[in-house]
Amino acid sequence: MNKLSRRQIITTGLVATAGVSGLAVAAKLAGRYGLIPPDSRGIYGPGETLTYAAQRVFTRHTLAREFSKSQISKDPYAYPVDPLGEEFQRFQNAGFADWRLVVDGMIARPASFSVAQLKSFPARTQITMIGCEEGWTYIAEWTGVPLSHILELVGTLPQARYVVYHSIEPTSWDSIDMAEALHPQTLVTYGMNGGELPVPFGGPLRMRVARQLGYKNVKYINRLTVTDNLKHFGKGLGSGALGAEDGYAWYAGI
Ligand SMILES: Nc1nc2c(c(=O)[nH]1)N[C@H]1C(S)=C(S)[C@@H](COP(=O)(O)O)O[C@H]1N2
Ligand SMILES: [Mo]
Repeated sequence: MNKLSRRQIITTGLVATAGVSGLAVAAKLAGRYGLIPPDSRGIYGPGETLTYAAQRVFTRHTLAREFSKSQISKDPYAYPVDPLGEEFQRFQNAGFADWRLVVDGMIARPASFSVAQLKSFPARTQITMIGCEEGWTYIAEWTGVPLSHILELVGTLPQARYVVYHSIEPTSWDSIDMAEALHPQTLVTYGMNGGELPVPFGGPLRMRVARQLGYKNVKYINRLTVTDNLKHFGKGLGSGALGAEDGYAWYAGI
């Protein structure tokens, strides 16, 4: 079954299951907690809002499961990406010494961090599972800087609601809400299984959103933008070709 047909079935199923009472619950929860996903209007409909609101209410503070070293997958699968091009090749040839993570948007102190700088910040190492919506998963140990630390350094303004993360692949971008951005397991990663983060897995820098599906975990990130509104990014759906613009849910909690 191709991605589109399966996705349509899932979306239809959710809306059908939500039913009339589900819609009322979703509206009530979403209203009470201010939990409206950016794509709630028309695109996915109330099924999606229900899932997002319910998960946000019940799981805002929960941790993704962490595993022991013996459970690390021996042969993790790197999902192939499109050729990264000459610009990336130049960065790679220079050992990513010139790679930067630019941070802009609704922050007090715009910044640009090298990989070495990020490595000098307090690190978190966690063994978690990553899963693609196509059905496969693996467990690995990731090391990185909690995104919350970066946001603290740059001084997120109080009205900020989302963090958009861009990669060297222009169409591969995504965003998360502040609850996810400040979650202790959300990391800007540069290490995997005790070594550098290999290029096929997103090196030099990858957003690791441990509580959401694989496609939210964008590889080769080079810019973070803090915002209160996702409408002016791409088609205004909150993520690019890997996510909402290809029909996937913006919120992909697992
Ligand atoms: N830049 C970039 N990031 C990406 C992708 C991509 O094509 N380009 N694919 C996504 C998808 S759909 C999944 S499931 C995961 C796969 O992660 P893995 O390669 O570690 O298995 O990466 C995500 N991050
Ligand atoms: Mo995926």
